[in-house]
Amino acid sequence: MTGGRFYITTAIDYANGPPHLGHALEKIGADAIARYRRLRGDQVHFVIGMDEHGQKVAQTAAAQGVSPQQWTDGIAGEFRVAWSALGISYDDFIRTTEPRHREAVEEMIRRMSAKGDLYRSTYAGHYCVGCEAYKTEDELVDGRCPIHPTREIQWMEEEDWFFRLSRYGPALLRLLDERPEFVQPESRRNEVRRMVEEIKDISVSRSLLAWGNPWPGDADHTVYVWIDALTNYLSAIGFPDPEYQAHWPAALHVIGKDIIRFHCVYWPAMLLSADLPLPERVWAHGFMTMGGSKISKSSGVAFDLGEIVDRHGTDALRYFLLREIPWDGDGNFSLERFDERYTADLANDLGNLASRTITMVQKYRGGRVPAAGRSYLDEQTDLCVGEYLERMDRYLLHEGLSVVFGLVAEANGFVETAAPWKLAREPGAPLISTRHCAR
Ligand code: ME8
Repeated sequence: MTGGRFYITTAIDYANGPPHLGHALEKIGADAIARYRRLRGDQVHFVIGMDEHGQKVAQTAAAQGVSPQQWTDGIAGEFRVAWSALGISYDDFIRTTEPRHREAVEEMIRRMSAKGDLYRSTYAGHYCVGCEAYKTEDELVDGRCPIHPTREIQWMEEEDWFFRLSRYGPALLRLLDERPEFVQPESRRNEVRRMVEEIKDISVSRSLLAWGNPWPGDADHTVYVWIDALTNYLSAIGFPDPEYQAHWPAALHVIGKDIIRFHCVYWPAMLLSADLPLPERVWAHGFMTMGGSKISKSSGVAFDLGEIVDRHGTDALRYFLLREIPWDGDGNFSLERFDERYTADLANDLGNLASRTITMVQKYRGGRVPAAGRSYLDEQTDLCVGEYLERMDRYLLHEGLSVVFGLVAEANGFVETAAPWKLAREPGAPLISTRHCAR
């Protein structure tokens, strides 16, 4: 469970606009896991990055009157500034416009082609530029994508390269049966199973879109942006150079629930086709909402990330998001709630504990921490640490933090009951606390 290699990735964000709080939640959660695994003794390799090809990015750059490359260079810079302001401890930042990435994509296509899994056919159907994905009639609500209701759905008809995805249906069903922990949290497994049961071949090239990695051996096509993007998990660790084996297979891909099909169906099928081992786990977190709507670039439900960081500082924002938004479900963000938790949890509970402890050490012990025997509080601490490890090993980050703050409450209660200021006058009095580690 500990002391091994731990390659952890997040989704690479579309370079069609600046980072928002939803992106921040994902990066902060993955960062908390990366930091936790490092403390557990693992050799962690933590990769994040940018998804820079595709129609959505090309359209945004055109609307801004700059080349896609100029545009993505600027946006990638903005994301990096945001991640450093949020203390994201990543080891590498991959961009899909880098030469190292292009090489990996070409090798994936070559391998899939050598398997006989790529063929030419005609695609005719709906396309959501927001998802960068083809949509069936029944995935649309009133002719619109439910995830990107402000975008028009496009009708597309083109001669493309197709991936024989359906060939991998049986292997994917076996994967779900034999390694159910592949899809986490558990509540998402049935959704993936249904997707696999309805599996069909997919178009994996675009003939009318120039902004993409060129299709190896067919200059008229570019690689479909999802095939391109998913390969980042390999290109970032040096694939196809054998050095990638130092990290692969990934221990954990952290992604949002909207892109589970790509990570739990397309990606394992691509890897099987390329004769590569599968990642150990995919964790699909939920959405952060504001006033009931998903925070996103296109919905307009967003605000300046820098301003939110400045409100109470980096650590406070990290604490708030990890505590407030369940890592295995959806959660709402509001400034009022942020202020409330900042005051109640951080300033009052944690802040008071720290300040009264330091004050007492100064006042009663001349500023030196005295040697102490084992107290009731040590027992509670052991209990909480056990619970904390159990929650964190299952990636239940919000529960892990709740256990920690249970201990903070316990410690405050202990100080009140034990009343050290009295003990300072009557050294023999017994220490009793009736509080319990909160769950
Ligand atoms: O999907 N709450 O990029 P993206 C929580 N480029 N998570 C959110 C969110 C919200 N309100 N909004 C977005 C892409 N996310 C692709 C990924 S990976 C090979 C390619 C999450 O910029 C979203 O679920 O639309 C995804 O995991 C990540 O942010 C990037 O979203």
